[in-house]
Amino acid sequence: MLQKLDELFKEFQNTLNTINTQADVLNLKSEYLGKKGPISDILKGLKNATVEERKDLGPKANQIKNEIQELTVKKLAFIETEAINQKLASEKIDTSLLNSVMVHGQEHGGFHPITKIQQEIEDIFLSMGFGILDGPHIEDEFHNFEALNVPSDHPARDMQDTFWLQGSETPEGERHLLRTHTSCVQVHGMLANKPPFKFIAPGKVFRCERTDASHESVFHQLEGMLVGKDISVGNLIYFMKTLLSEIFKKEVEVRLRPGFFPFVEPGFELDIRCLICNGKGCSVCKQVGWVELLPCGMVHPNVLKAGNIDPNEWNGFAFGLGLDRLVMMRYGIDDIRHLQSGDVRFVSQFKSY
Ligand code: FA5
Repeated sequence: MLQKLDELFKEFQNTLNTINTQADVLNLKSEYLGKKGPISDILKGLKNATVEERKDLGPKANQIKNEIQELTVKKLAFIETEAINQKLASEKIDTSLLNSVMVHGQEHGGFHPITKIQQEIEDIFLSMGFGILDGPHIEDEFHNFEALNVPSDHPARDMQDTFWLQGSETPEGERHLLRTHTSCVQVHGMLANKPPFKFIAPGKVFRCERTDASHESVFHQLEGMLVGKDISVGNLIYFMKTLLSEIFKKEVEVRLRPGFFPFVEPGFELDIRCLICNGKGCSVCKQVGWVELLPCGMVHPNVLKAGNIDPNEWNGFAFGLGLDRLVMMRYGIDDIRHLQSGDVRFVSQFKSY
């Protein structure tokens, strides 16, 4: 019987070593120590044992019972600690990371001032119920020119020097280009929506032109279009002034003058008093004291027709804001070429704005 107890204990230990869940450990313990378990059986048989056998068997059975209990508690604790360690390892947060960045003097990045101003303007328009559209940088002649009332023989095509993509003609002979303005998104917007609607479309545009303090060949515009019923020039002008005061958060001096764009009639140039020189004259405003910023106008009926909209029923206005020049006015930047110079000393100045 004593030998049987030792064998049972060994068997228990071996099985305990192979199991890894607390439930299995508790089951094993009750299997060995339970009322119907092998150790209870042995203890129950004590009444038939001799006095000599009882002398050794009783204490031995109790000792093994205690050892099984102790091993069970230890194994349960081990399983619990393992689980906690595994969790800690998988959810580890490297708190030294931030410190090491600081220690080595590296700082956080920030948004480019054009991105910041674009996001700010998007928020203004979203609060006024406008949608935001995106359009492709590579366009066809239809979207960039024809649908905007600029047929191929129209002299207005020369107003925007175009990067044409060689070998991109369709079988019908239609050429492709890098969009020269965001106005092509007007066409996508009209074809995809039923009036009334209002949206803006910010993005990069490309022109094959010589750069100077206020001209880049890759720059950013923010197009806007509102189509509804009985929209007037008064609505347009009020809207443009409100927009500029929201952007500058102060009264800025603007002037409105007639402007020619084939896709609007009447069309206007909205200039802002140059904030670099306060109107005295500088290289940004070409010594005239005013900067062209926000051309706009009432959408031409031919443009509405190209967008499948009946001009007898609907009308509206459109505008094309020059984002780079807006950033220059806002922060007093005296040369547009700084904006895309990639110079960290320049862009890092805007992190805290
Ligand atoms: C246009 O591109 C028209 N599509 C805008 C428009 C839309 C008019 C809807 C009417 C209705 P323009 O070529 O003037 O217009 O450019 C618009 C603005 O983009 C300018 O006022 C100016 O702020 C900016 N801009 C134009 N050319 C450059 C350039 N080379 N570098 C930086 N900004 C420029």
